[in-house]
Amino acid sequence: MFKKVLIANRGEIALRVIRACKDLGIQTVAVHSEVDKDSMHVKLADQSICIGPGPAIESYLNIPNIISAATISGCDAIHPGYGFLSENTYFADVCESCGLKFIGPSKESIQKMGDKIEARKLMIKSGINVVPGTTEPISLDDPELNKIAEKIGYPIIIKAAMGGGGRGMRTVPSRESLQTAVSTAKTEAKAAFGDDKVYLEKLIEAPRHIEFQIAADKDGNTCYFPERDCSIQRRHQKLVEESPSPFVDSTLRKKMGKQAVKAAKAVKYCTVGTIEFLVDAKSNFYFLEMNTRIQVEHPITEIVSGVDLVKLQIRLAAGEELKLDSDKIEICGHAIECRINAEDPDKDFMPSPGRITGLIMPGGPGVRVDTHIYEGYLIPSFYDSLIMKLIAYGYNRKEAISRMERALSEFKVTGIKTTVPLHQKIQKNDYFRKGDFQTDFILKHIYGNV
Ligand code: MV4
Repeated sequence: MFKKVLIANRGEIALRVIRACKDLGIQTVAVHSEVDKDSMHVKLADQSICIGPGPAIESYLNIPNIISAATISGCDAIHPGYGFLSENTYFADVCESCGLKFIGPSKESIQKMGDKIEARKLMIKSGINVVPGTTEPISLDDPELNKIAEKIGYPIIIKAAMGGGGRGMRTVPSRESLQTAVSTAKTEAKAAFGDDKVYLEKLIEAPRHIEFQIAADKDGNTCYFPERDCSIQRRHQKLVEESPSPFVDSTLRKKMGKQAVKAAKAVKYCTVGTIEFLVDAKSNFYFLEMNTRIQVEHPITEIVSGVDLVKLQIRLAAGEELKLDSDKIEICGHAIECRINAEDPDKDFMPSPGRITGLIMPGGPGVRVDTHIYEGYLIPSFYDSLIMKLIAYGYNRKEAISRMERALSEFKVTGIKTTVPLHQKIQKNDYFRKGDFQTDFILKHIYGNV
């Protein structure tokens, strides 16, 4: 096992990783930017090192400074958390060549799943359902372009090969707008990802977004966990996640879980990761993409499965064998996560950084709070606006929702604006309560309804 781990991240996930290290008896080194010197992750780690100014590009994305910090402090591994350098193949490579274990997948796995066209090809080859569409980048000069699109069938969605998470997408209702849409999509992809490769997929209307946590060891032993339903999103930012999905029965779960394991094996995956699927109204499911990191929403899976995923991730990175069997992981109750952001719902969700002048934390039975905020803490404007993951769980979905409503009403914070009122609307919405929601839920039932 590792002796000392550097956490190349900040906020709640840095705390989550520090706590997993403590549970494993591993020493921790926090890195922080100048504006984060009073952050909770700095306080909780055994040691801390400043790696640069506020802007992430000069600190949390500063590879030479992070590697130097790890080397000077005598670390043997680096945990990247999520975001920042977590899916950066170059960083994973530099870590390994400096003798620091990157707690995550191999650079090859990251690379293969990072290019969505390559990932689609590999998934098809491995017998996994993908959305009908192209397996090569499309070209505007291709005389066959219209025919290709016609064969997939409208409506179509154009996606950037190097995109993901909803960035760089464009829907095309019919053939009249195909040429212009492809041309715009290419320009945008080039600007956003430095690569103008785009591909076509059939548009799945009002799908559910269902994902499977998987875990694998270096020998290829792989298991899947109960699914997470992440359909409730706003502008491709997840707002609420739950496990299990109210839509998925045990037959569908098993079919999808088995494909998720197959997908992981296809890239020789050997850590924790997530396979995302789109599911249509008839329960057809399609591979969407793979997230090669620990995700924000991992706690709901921890609660219903009883497995500490971050500890598992660290153990697998240290070369331990996976001793879990998908069929033996039981779903214990129901868990829901609300992502609470420092944003002003009355100002189109503009970030609302500032000092927290007063704070009352929710708690009690069936409530887990993953947060780095405290009274007096100054939320910097440089980073994302997630301030708390409020997780409620219970014997069943109904109990989890009641507890979420209790926790949301107990939580009081002054000095900043938060998305708590939005979450209260979601929890009391009848469609949400019935489990009747797809990815258009917020547009259809919350904004149409306020
Ligand atoms: C789609 C789709 C419909 N059809 N692909 C958005 C996030 C990115 N990972 C892929 N996304 C979508 N891809 C096809 N072929 C609809 C979405 C989508 C979506 C997916 C999951 C959750 C919320 C969403 C909101 C809008 C669109």
